[in-house]
Parts: sequence; C-alpha cells; structure tokens
Amino acid sequence: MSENFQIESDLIAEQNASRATALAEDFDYLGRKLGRRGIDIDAIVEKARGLRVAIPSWGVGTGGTRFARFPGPGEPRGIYEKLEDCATINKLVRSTPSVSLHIPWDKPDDNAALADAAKRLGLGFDAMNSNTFQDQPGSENSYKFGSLSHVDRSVRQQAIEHNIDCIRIGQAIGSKALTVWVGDGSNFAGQSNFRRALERYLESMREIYAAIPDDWRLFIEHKMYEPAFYSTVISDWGTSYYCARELGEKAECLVDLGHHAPNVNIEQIVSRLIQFGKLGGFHFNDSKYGDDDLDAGSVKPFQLFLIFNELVDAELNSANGFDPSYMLDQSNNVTDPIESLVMSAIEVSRAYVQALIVDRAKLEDVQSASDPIAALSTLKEAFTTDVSPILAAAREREGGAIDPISTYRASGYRKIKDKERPATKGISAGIV
Ligand code: RM4
Ligand code: MN
Ligand code: MN
Repeated sequence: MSENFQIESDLIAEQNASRATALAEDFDYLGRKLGRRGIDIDAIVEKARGLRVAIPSWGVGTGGTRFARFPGPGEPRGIYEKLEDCATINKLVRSTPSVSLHIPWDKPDDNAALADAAKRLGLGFDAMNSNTFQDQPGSENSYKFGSLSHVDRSVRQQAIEHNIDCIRIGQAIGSKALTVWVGDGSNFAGQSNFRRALERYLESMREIYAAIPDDWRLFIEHKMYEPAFYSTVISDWGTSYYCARELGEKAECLVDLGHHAPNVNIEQIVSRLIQFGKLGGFHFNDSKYGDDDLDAGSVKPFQLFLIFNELVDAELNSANGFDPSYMLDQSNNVTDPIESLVMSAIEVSRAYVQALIVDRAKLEDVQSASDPIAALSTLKEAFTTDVSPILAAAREREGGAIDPISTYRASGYRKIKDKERPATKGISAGIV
C-alpha cells in the first residue's frame, strides 16, 4: 500500500506558500476586530486545532438513492483504499484523524493488519457501527421484520451476537464505542405492539450492554422513519433517553441531524440531552426534507451554529461528563466524496468557532433583561463573522492546507486513483 499515491507534505507547503500573505492580512484584520470585542484570536485558533470529527468508512464511497448510484472515478474498492482516502482528508484538514467502521460493510479480514495500516496512515478508529438493517449472505435469520426488537427470539439473538462481534472487532483495533442504529419498526397501523417491541429491544440491548467494556460507550441512535414508515422502535430522543437511562452509565444518546421530525428544534434537544447527562455524540449531515444525508452546513448553517452554541455553552460550563463524539454521516451521491467530506469537516469547525466567539456574558445579560432583539443580535454578531482565517490558520498550524479543496484538486489525486484502482465489478461503496 505504501507505494500508492499520497498527497505529499511538500505540495501542501508549496500551495500554502502562495496563500500565506493573503491569510496573514485577513488574520490580522480579524484579530483586531475580535480584539475590540475582548477576544484573543490565538486562543480561538488553539481551540479550533483541538476539534475532532470522525469520517465514516462508508462515506468515502459514492452513495446513491433508491433509484440509482452513479459511481465516481477512482472509488475505493475496499477498506484499505477507504483508509487511504480518509487519510487524505485528514492530511488536508487535520481535524479528522479517526475512522468509524461499519460492520459488515467494512469488516476487516485481519484486525491487526487493519489497525497497522491505519496507524501507518496516521489514523485511529472511532465508534463501531453495527448493521442489523440488512440481511447478510448466509445468515440464518432475516431482519425483514426487525432485529433487536423482533418477535422471534432467534432473530434477536442473531442481532445481539452481531453487535457483540462488532465490540470484539472494535477492541482489537482500538475503538472505544459502539453505535447502534436499528431499522426496526412497522409500516402498517396495528402491525406491531409499540410497547412490547420496545420491551424486546431493551431486553436485547441489556445483553449488548453487558458486553460493553468499562472504558467504552454505547450510543443509541434514534430515527423517526425509514426504512419503517409508520413507526420506528427508537423513534425520537425521548425514547433514546429512556433506553440510555435504563441501560446504565455507559449508554448515551446519539443525535443524527437528519433523524428528526421536520422543523424540530434540534438545538433544544441537544440542550436537554446535555442537561440530563446523556449526550453521547453526533452524526453530522444536513437536510431539506428528511434523512437526506446532504453535506453538513450546506442547507441550514444557522442550525449547525445554534447546535454548537449549546455545545460550547456546555463546554464552558464543564457540564457533567460532557464529552460528545462527532462524526460526519453523509451520502455523497453527486460529488467527489473527499471534497464533500473536506467541506463538511470545515463547516463543523466553522460552527464551533462561531459559537466560541459568542459574547456569552452579554447574552446572559440580555436574556435576564428579556430583550429578544439584543439576544438574537448577540448570536448573529458571532454567526455573521467570517471566521475563515481562524479555520485556515488552525489547519496550517496543524500541517494542513490553507485552501484544502484547491490543494486537493492541484494534487490530481482522483485522476491518479482512477488509474491505481481499476474498477472491479460490483463495487457497492457508500450508502445505496
Ligand atoms: C442510518 C443511520 C446510521 C447509518 C446508516 C447507514 O440512517 O444514519 O447511522 O449507519 O443510515
Ligand atoms: Mn447516522
Ligand atoms: Mn441516517
């Protein structure tokens, strides 16, 4: 694998050199502007350097819809090539050093070899993702009518064992969490007994929880609909919170931004989960209608900022046990997935930095004075500040690119990978 093409640090340095003067000017200007508000720009850059967001192994493949998939050139043909692409994203943005594996889509043949390969590329492993929403070739039982909540004990057992398998693989490669999302639910009124289905789910999750190592976390990911369209077993954050509480301390709730009822106030849900000590993490993406899996920050950047406003508030108030884990969960259907993931990682950092520069003392004052206009303008002052120079400086100080997309394009990476990775029949990278 080592002889495969990688973007060299020299190219990044050369590309950065041509942008250094402009960045210095913009940084200087922003530094003075923030200085007038009593904010030290370098302290913000340091915080931005510390932000981490994981890349899902399936995200670097081109995704598709129910109708079609349009594969792009040079797609990764297996987990090792996916790791190469993840490493490329990290080289450019430096905030994505870990990969979240999906089992069985990216099940390693050899755990130790995979862990080694990742290490050589400067990567580690984030949460493991189990899959009991599809039947796997050769498996005895079908998930057509559910998995962890299925009426038949033997189907539940198979789903439980699969999750425990994911934990074992994760332990071998250095992961510290398991994310469980189930497609369980119903398509017709009366098809399922809501209460019993949840009882069965919990009973199964108790067995999985018992296999969670002490230094691990178990994330419960809720989703209101799809693939079940009448009801889902873990439909919302309330159900997720109830289950996490029932299971115990290591269980927490994971918020995927596309998994809610339309127009729901997600930032308030985030605040509630923080307050109740159960916010485990995020799957970032954006949407217009449902679980669209569009690029983070591409449709509703203000919402992303408001979510980070809650996260930063918790960070500054050292909320109890607050340590959420971040991942991008997108389906990149019409773009080069590397470019989409680079942009999305930057948008997540942007929302974080914008939230860091909110004048919190002022916000509290105007809240106490019941002054909604002043409250909104306090938030807007931060949201409308162009923090790009901070993001660029943070990347550069970490060895990344000032302009990641241009640098990526200048490297010719995709064209070279197209030659290196002749298409094999039946690649089904990404979400289909
Ligand atoms: C689901 C959910 C899960 C992801 C699958 C592919 O809607 O977001 O996190 O693993 O899609
Ligand atoms: Mn998700
Ligand atoms: Mn989803």
